[in-house]
Amino acid sequence: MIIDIIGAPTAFGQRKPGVALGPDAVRFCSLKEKLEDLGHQVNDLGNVKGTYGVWAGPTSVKDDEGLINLKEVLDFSKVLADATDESIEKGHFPFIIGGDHSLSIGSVAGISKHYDNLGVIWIDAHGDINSSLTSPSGNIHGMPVGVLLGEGNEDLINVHGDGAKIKHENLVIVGARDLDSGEKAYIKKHNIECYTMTDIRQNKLSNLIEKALEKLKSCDAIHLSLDVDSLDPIEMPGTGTKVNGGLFLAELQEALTTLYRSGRLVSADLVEVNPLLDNGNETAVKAAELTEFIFGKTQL
Ligand code: 5AB
Ligand code: MN
Ligand code: MN
Ligand code: MN
Repeated sequence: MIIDIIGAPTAFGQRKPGVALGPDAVRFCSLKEKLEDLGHQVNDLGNVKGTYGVWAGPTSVKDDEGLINLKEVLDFSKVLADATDESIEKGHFPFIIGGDHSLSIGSVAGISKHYDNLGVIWIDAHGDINSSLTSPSGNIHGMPVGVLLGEGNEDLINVHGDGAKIKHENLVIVGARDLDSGEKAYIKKHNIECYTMTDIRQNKLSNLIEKALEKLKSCDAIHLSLDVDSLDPIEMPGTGTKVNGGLFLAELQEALTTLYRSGRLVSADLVEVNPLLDNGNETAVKAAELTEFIFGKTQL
């Protein structure tokens, strides 16, 4: 396939410096060469640039709605949506490297334009399904799933086309172990498919990915959004919102192999790598290696 690497160095969705360095850190781990070795054609499109740079400082100024850095997140989302839209238009596979998870508001908005029923597999310790009404923090990186489902701030919802970008029944959350009370209530109310770490320990991750693919069988394409905090902090120390009891690298590699073999993935985000919180460059190196499994690396 033809892969477009799109760096999305935004940090406006949260308050810790460093996550905007994620795209370059992962890139510097020979990412392009690794993907070419798997037989793909790879275009590195560089980093997307918004109007406001990449970092507003550790602001905690909330607007009336309780959102932090709304105008910056909105601006970045629009620019990124244009980039992913264009990539899909060309028949390429956009691979977006973050940056904090608010970037998925833009990446998915651009991609979803091309499909009637885009499925999304959201691998994360968190649900990211807050809105300004339920968010305990005001950080927009905890809200992209909510926004994509049409909840919360209207301007965010209407980025790159009016209204919700995905349907509740076309979403599967995987790896959850730190859901806020409002998120739990929302997931139950809308009957959203959500595999917690308890489910994963009882059933095996790759089997649950098979189940997710079955659940999404009527979708015309699938987008993967992979937050590195889904992995255990022992595996991925360089990320801003660590939660113990997470995935191990080996089981996620296996699950990504299952996803790749399905042939249904059209796009992916890899987010929340923060080199300033890393142990040396461990997280960036492992993120680049994990990416190989998204694109078909096998152990034999
Ligand atoms: B991440 C929290 N639920 O809304 C919130 O890293 C954490 O993109 C969000 O998954 C974590 O602030 C967002 C407490
Ligand atoms: Mn996330
Ligand atoms: Mn997370
Ligand atoms: Mn995080």
